Amino acid sequence: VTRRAPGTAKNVIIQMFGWNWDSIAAECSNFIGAEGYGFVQVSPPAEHIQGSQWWTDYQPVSYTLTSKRGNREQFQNMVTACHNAGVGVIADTIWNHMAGIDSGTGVAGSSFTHYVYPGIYQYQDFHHCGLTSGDDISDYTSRAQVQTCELVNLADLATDTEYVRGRLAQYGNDLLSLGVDGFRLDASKHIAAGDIANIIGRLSSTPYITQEVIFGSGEPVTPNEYTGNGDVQEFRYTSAIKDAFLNGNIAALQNLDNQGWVSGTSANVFVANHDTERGDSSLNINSPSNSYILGTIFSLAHPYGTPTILSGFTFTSSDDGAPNDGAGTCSTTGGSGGWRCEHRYVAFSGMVRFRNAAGSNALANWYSPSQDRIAFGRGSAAFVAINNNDGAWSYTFQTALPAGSYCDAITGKPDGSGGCTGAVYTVSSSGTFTASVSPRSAVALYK
Ligand code: LAG
Ligand code: CA
Repeated sequence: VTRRAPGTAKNVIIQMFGWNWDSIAAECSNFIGAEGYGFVQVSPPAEHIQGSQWWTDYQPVSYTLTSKRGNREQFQNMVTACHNAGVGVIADTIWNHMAGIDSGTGVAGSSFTHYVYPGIYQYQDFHHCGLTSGDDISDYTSRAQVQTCELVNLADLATDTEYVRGRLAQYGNDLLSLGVDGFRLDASKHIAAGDIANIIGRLSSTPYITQEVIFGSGEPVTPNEYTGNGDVQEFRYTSAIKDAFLNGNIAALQNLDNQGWVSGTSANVFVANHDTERGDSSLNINSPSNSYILGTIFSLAHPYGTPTILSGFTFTSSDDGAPNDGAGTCSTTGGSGGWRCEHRYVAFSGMVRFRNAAGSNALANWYSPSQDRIAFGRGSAAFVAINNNDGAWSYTFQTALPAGSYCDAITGKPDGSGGCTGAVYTVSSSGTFTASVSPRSAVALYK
């Protein structure tokens, strides 16, 4: 089955982490659509446990579409508003588990105990792996544990059974009926790839699918097993970006296909997601030397994978919930009120326009005089120079761009009357342009 992928045009996804439905609707209309982003990835929409932490959303208790982020009507309004702005909606979707706590009442009033969700699931609809104490996953070298024991005590759905498969597909189809364009399948590694294939085979349309399968060295469950279902989130990319930008060798990032990762056409990639920015497995906004910004510029410039940008919020404890009850707000080119709004950064939205212009053009005109400086084009449509060095990089770059005057996408955009809001560069009739790329910065041109 061919699942509809974001494709090469307009394919950048923003993970609107913690944003509620009303605020995403407004941001789609006010900014995201006009700037050329392709999709928003929204928090899990199903009813979940109560609590102030952000991660309550990852403990579903029913498939009622009421969560901290809003109700069904607000969800529907968001999908409509985003679609009207030309933006697709990807729902973070939890098929692996229900809640991990012993009992409680969800945010829409549904009562539950650990293995009983009245009217939905009962004891026999869960795996009780019997392989470890407390049935928790402890050994990631055991496929049986990873897929049939419990991830941090979360009640593990028996996704190998007819009833559970049917019920999960029913939830998926409900989201599709509201116009959802794709699913980010949470904890996919903990669901057998064949179980996911079976469930998506029951869907009424062919949404974009991206699966969270965190690569672990020596583990039996691998990202490649899942490519038949759709995209896979390639965490080796996330680690490689961190390594390259912190340790100096960004020139090693030239060829990302054919090194054992999933192919670029199956990869969904990011510099950070909501989990990694709370750990140390990726760069994050506080990483030194502008590395998070440069890593993101790279990910939007390079053709490998379908990129997701995290739009997050500030926190002091890694458990902190979203500010202002999830009502996201931004300033013109950044955050406000605790929201970071990375998607509004001039360099990021500029690189989204760059990527849309680059389309399916292959990497071209690669030039790297040292491990910390790279420059490359995308056919004759775009060209970027990234300087991950503390000194300025002055050079005359050879591009395949047509002669002309170009707005630098890192510092601005076309001003609507023939000029630029940021820096301007002139490409000669032989395709060269001269720039002094500032320390730990970049220059990006597109036509
Ligand atoms: C994911 N992908 O596989 C999400 O990206 C990740 O954010 C989720 O963990 C995880 N899988 C389950 O969906 C998050 C938090 C956990 C949190 C969990 C459930 O990172 O810290 O666990 O969501 O809310 C919390 C407590 C645990 C407890 C568990 C169950 O931190 O100590 O055992 O709840 O009660
Ligand atoms: Ca499982």
